[in-house]
Amino acid sequence: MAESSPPPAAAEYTSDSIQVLEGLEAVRKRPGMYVGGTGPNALHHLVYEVVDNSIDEVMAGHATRIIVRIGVDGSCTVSDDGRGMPLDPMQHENPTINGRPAVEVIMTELHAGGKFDASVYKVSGGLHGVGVKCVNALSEWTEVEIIKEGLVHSIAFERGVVTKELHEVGKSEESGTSGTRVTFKPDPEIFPDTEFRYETLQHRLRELAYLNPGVEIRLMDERVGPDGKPRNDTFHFEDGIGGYVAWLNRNRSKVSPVIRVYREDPETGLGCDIGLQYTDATNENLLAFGNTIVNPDGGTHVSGFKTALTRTINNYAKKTNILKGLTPSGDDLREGLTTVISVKIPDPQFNNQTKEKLLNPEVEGFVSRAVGSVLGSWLEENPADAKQICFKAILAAQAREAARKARELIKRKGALESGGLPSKLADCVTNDVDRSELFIVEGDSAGGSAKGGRDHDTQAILPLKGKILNVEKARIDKVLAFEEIRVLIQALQCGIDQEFDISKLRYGRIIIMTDADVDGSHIRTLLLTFFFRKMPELIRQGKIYIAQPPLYQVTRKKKSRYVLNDKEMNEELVDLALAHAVLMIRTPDCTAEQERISGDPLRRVIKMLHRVADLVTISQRRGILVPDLLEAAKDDDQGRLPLFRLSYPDGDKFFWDEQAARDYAESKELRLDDLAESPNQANGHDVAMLRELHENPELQSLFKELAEHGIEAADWDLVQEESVTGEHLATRYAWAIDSGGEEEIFNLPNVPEILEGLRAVGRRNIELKRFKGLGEMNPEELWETTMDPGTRTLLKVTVSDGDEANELFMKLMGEEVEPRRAYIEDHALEVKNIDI
Ligand code: 1YM
Repeated sequence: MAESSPPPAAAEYTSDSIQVLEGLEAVRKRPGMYVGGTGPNALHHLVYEVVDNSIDEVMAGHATRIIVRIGVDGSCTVSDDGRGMPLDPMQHENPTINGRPAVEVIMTELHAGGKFDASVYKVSGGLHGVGVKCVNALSEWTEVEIIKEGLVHSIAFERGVVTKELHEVGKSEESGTSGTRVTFKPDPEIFPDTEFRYETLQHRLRELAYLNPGVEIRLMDERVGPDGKPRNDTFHFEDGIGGYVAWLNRNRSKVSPVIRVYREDPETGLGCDIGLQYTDATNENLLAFGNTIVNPDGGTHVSGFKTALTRTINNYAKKTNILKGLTPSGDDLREGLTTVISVKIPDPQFNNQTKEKLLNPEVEGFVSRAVGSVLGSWLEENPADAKQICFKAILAAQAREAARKARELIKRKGALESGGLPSKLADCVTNDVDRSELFIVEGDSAGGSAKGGRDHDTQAILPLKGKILNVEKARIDKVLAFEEIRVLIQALQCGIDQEFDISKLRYGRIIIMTDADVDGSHIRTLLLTFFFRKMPELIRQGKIYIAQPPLYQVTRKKKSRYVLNDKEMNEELVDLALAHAVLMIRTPDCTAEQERISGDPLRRVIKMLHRVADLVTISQRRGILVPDLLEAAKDDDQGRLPLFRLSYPDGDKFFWDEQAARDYAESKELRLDDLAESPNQANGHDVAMLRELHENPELQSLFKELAEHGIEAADWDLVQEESVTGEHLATRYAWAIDSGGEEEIFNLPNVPEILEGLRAVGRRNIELKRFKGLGEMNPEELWETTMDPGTRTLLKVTVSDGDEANELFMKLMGEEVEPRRAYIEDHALEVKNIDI
């Protein structure tokens, strides 16, 4: 691509030049323009783009099932049972396209035009309408498999470029079917973090299944889950939006049934599907979608809904005189209301690339009329429910009035203190908001260190005493009565809730600095709950940060270094050890030295061992012993790993094709459950896992390379039997450590211990200090490690999915105990640094 020449004038653009300019290279150069960046949101959008293709195929009536699978190698596979992407050679006036298989063009040409232009055929909502081509361009590799008339065809790409032309690979296992399977591995050169989050995918796929009733979407995670088990979900809902509302309210007490508003206008092509239900919660929960794209900023569909709701209920109350002349506000009428609005528009207009707000003016009246007429009749037909809803609104109005009075009180109190600022705030000198930052610190002792260490000019310190109130559980008047919260509001000066005004905010950054222990993280969570509920705009605008005080101090030869977390500490230990240790490998009978590995080759071996150790651990947790598989691979003429396993009383037997396995099982009268590839069957994962390993050439080549270094697959399970032989040479592997001229031998019972042993070597000759809290650091240390803008690391708090965050805060900080208990149980194994 020509980079330096200026772009031609608009009139000179031909379709060819646009094509060259907007080739896949452009996507890699500016991922922001195409998938909205390179962060976690963009990463997960890759999956949604591919899923959208499948949804279109379901909506067109050709497919019923979509499977999304996250592989152990970090890849993602999306498959459907539709017609299969077209394969035929293209007939096209553009010679760069003409004659190439359709699938290749679909996967590579940004503007193939006509039927293949993403925007033309799409009904569902790809974020930027450029679809799978971008996924392909932004993936290290992509493979597309298409089944048509029982034959499997495959084409492969690397970073968007074809590496294996379209070719036939054989018969489909389930003959006679058709479908598409796209597997891609996000490119680490583009995405700093390429790890898919199960919960993020789970949330969006569930949402898609509700928005497209009848579709079955399965999610399978082959990686190891929080409880050591792989996870999977199947989403299939016949009742659409109504079911979604009921599901959102599953942990709340209901005040009304789900009310459903559905309307389609064949003339304009507009459609709306709305579900609403009252609960006894104090907040409002509203989700809005335009063509299945979530609109966090609402838009014309939301305003149409809100106007109609307020008008219709107030008209009803007036007519029946339930409220004796009182008129609750719209906010009062939506307290505790959960609403999902989904509209279909032929020509959607959004405010920006990320489609946060729907703009189509015709939608407002359409939604408003539909809600007005359906809700009006519903209130007439359900007078008892209608009465409940009206009374609830009056209670909300009274609580709002109490809160207003409480706020007035604060304002008056605030005015009594000097300059309206709390006395315990150690403010900074500058008035330049952008340069200034506020550290919220846990306790007076850390506050003292922070005050001593800070840059007075730009850094302000606010020490908070103990734990602040959990605002999730408290009504607003209680929140405002809580001293430490008042102090915080006064220090920030930007107000809360409806009175929030970001232009009054006194600091450019608000940094939460708590200890790296359980209390510290509780205080951090309470503060985040407060910001999320009372000043959400601060989070949206990226003003809230979390300080990262180091967890360790490593001292070696009188020189100290700070280390942030356990992962970094492990890397540090490996570096320290490798400076004076070499890996010694003995002959298979363990009697003599065979070779020594050191320097760069050793670093490479360590890296490989880490990777293999992960794969082996994951497999072993699922009862698959990788060394056994590799042993079995020796029986295959091409050295492939087996694909099926039959466990029977005498042991395991491996197979490379299904028929052979079935025949064998039948001859032995064994049950065939193990062969089922369904995620819902207990042993299905087994086969899925075998498939993953079978199709994972990386593992095999890693083992091959390790074997070249003398590290054998069979030794992964080798248990040292030192007590039997009594000899120190009973193991094949050892670290030989040079301790000042003399050599010391550190024997290793098995291969996995090579890594653990290395860390143990690293731990020698260093002094390791684990910080319990910020108070343990002196002002200089705190400045150097955590506060100095030149050297510190801060984590910015962002909400990638407001709705998911909302759920999570409710679950963890809310009234109901059961959902919290379940969440903590589910995630218990993820917690690593519990300070005991
Ligand atoms: C895992 C991703 O892409 N499925 C898929 C895609 C297409 C079709 C079927 C398809 C569509 C049509 C005709 C049609 C695509 N077709 C196109 C294009 N799953 C996945 N399944 N035949 C097959 O819309 O007329 C792009 S994608 F361009 F041909 F329309």
